[in-house]
Amino acid sequence: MDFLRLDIQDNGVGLLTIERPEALNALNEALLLELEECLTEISKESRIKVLVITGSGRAFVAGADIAVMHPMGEEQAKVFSLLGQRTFNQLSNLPQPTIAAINGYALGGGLELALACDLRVASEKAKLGQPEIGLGIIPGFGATQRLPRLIGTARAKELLFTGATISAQEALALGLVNRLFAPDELLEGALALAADIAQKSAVILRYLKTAVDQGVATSLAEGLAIEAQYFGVCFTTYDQKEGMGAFLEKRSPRFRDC
Ligand code: DAK
Repeated sequence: MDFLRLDIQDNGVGLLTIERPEALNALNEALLLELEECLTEISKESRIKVLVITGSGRAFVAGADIAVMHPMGEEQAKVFSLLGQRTFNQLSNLPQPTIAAINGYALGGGLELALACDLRVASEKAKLGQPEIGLGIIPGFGATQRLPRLIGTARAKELLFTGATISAQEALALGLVNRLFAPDELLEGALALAADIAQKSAVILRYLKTAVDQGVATSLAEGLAIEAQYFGVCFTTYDQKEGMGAFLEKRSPRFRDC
């Protein structure tokens, strides 16, 4: 892979690093195609129970590649847009829980990449924002939809209308990121959080993620029906019998890798 590095640890944690530091990891077509291919592999990779995504160098991802987009005509922009949307949906729909470890700039498409993850942790020095308004475009990789769902409509509109770059501390206060770490402790912290989650039942994590994601896209009543459905499905699994059995036998559960 030219722009990505995937390390798989023995504890079920995968670390995907975006490596185009000379352009602050800006997303061009080749990088997006590679990411699409890599995510397809990860979705089938049973050794990865939780995925952490980070950037190399001083940026997480500074956005879609402006130099590539600048000369585009309508048709090219549409193709680029569809590629990005497909890739980000694929990330969002991965069966495994995902954590963005935001090590620096997460701007435009970079913040949208983080928004497509389940959780976000950041360096205390990270900078986040959706600066598209200043470039004469609107975000195209999901921010107009995922950002208001995460932090509320008015707060999202403020970020989108102003294009402001905010600090990691402001992002934490907005609920845009879950936790902050000192810069040199970010990766360790993100990997520890991932390792903690990876100890849980992979199959039940998958049901949990699906129930939450399907539920927030619908009404409370329909969401509760989705919860009841997946609650029932849990009782068809080995891990439900093991988890409850372990409690009754006063021992730690030994969940299956699945
Ligand atoms: N694209 C291309 N190159 C970039 C880049 C980007 N987004 N961000 C940084 N670079 C490159 C710089 O050009 C520079 O390259 P050289 O000059 O060294 O060759 C190198 O990375 C280092 O950047 P700087 O020299 O600018 O570094 P500074 O520390 O001075 O500034 C910065 C860091 C992050 C504040 C600055 O680089 C910056 O403002 N970058 C642009 C951030 C930005 O505006 N991002 C949003 C991009 S727009 C859509 C789909 C997607 C999108 C829209 C629509 N459709 C589906 C419709 C997404 C749009 C975006 O993401």
